[in-house]
Amino acid sequence: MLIVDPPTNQQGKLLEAINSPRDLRRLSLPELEILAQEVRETIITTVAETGGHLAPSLGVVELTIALHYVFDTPRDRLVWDVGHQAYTHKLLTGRRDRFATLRQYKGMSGFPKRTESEYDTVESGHSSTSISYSLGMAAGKAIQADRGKVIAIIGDGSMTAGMAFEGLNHAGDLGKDLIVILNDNEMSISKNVGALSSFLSRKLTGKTIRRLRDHIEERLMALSSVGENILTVLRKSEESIKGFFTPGMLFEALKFNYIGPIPGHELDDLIATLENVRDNSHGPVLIHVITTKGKGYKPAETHPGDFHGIGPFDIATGAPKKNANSAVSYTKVFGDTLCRLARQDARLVAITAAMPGGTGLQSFSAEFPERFFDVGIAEQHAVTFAAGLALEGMRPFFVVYSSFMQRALDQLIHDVCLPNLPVTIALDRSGVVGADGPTHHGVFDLSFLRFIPNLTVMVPKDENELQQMLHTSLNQNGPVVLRYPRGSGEGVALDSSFQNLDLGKGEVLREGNDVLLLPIGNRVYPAMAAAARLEEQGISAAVINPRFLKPLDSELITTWAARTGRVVTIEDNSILGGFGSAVLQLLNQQGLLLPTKILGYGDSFIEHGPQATLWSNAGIDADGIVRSVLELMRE
Ligand SMILES: Cc1ncc(C[n+]2csc(CCOP(=O)(O)OP(=O)(O)O)c2C)c(N)n1
Repeated sequence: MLIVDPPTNQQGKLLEAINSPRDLRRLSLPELEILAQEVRETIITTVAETGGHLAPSLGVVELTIALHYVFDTPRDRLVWDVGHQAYTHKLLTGRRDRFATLRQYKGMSGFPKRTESEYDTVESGHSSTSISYSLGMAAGKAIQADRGKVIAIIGDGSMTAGMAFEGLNHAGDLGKDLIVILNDNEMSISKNVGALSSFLSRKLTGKTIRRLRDHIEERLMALSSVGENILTVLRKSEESIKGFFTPGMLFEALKFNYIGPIPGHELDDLIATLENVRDNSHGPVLIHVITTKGKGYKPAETHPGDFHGIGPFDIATGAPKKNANSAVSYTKVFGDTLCRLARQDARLVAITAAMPGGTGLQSFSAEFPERFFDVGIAEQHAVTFAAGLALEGMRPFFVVYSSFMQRALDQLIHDVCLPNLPVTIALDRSGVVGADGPTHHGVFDLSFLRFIPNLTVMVPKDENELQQMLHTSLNQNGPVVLRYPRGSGEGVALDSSFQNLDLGKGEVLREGNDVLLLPIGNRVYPAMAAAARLEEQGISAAVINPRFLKPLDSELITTWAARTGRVVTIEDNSILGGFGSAVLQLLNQQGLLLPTKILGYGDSFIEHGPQATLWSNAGIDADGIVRSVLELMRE
């Protein structure tokens, strides 16, 4: 076992007696330290089986214990930003017995969830919401004269988002009692980026300091009253200048009382600081805590990015357990294709919002460092930044998970589509994503993209079509969204040369007389499998791959709908306003009032679980499609 500090012989005993934070508050400091070890062991051994956000959770074990020890939770509110670091919080708040079900279907969520526990104050998953949530709670409490405390815990990565600054700015103005804990490990998923990040870590280089000192010296010289003594002191003052420009300045300017930086793995320091703030502080306060991502498990400390979110792994080596499906992922095909295209077209630039690894842009960033931008967790900015690049003749590709794109809808509409700029948004992780659950499922994009003028929406059926669409998007003169799912492709061969797809043209994959199957994207192969099974039952199903949600191939769809007389649409998306809605609207406009079934997700959030289970539950796998067609035939 590569756990840094060896477990004690009391292993398991203390944690087993913690059923709520009340039990924790009875422990002595040495006992709390042992408890921290037990918590770490439990997290590591569990996540090795279930997968999950290991490194973020290991980084806040002591901080979480200290928070529940000092504050009167759940009356005092802890608001975890992103919520991916809340495993210790879950273990200490009555969920120890269910911990082994973490991220499993019908098991415990990987994120805070209000229906799971009264200690979970908000639903989280998307970053940088904690300060706004907490400020709202603090304002609500103030109006009702409730003296409970509100504590937002936010990472330095999440602090890069505009929304975090909006919250800080408002908090400084309102002056309500609010505690913000900045969990600074210098990491987002990858190394944190941005000017704020270097400011926080106070890595002012010797050069910067010397420049600053020269500048101040010049100014002082201009004042005749300044004596030579002051200048001599100043010349020796590299360290004091460094000390003067502390991270606190920024927060103090926003009217926060700044405390720190304090070491985030020393329980005594943490408890003393938090008690002091609890008892003596008024107005907004920011406590800057320095932590180590992955603390206590050597592979995670050494490679925090790889262990940010990880599948099941071998504890002894840290190596991922083998995945049975060896087909290459959509993300990998995307990343490789973008590099190929960038070699041919110097206008191509790529943008990520703090997810170079997850979006497959790592090779691109290494090969084309000047054409690669990591903007931090700033999806809105990324879209408008891309628009700016396009205005100067570049061909920007912003690569982002579907669910995180939700917050940049206005930028897409107003800053990209209205001026009709050639920006491509690559939406990875569209459709259900599995164990991360409702905060991360990308099941709304077809609905929120359909209504935007000027936008082309491409949805590949497999990884080969993905690369051809990527190539095609580069030749468009307006905005494009390319939507593809999480996980492995269909295992098809990739064409060695690129070809342009005809805009708005679908393809007939199978002819048939009894029913038209209209699957989109990753539902095409299950629909083909369903059609083959239906044939065995004497039902002749046609299958069309529309390729484009927008423009929709109206002619092809109406021709085949009229020919077969029945239609079933299938999408890995909400049925409200999605692809099926578009087809229904089209048929209605053409006066084709045919028996139709729209398959996809209904009007509720979808829980976490394996993708295959969620597809099956929604009836959008091959079995479900066969069932729906048989029903339609019977009707
Ligand atoms: C809006 C949004 N964009 C991207 C993500 C993906 N994401 C999850 S955690 C994370 C990094 C967060 O870094 P930090 O806040 O420093 O926490 P740490 O993991 O380092 O503890 C990112 C980019 C997200 N959850 N929400």
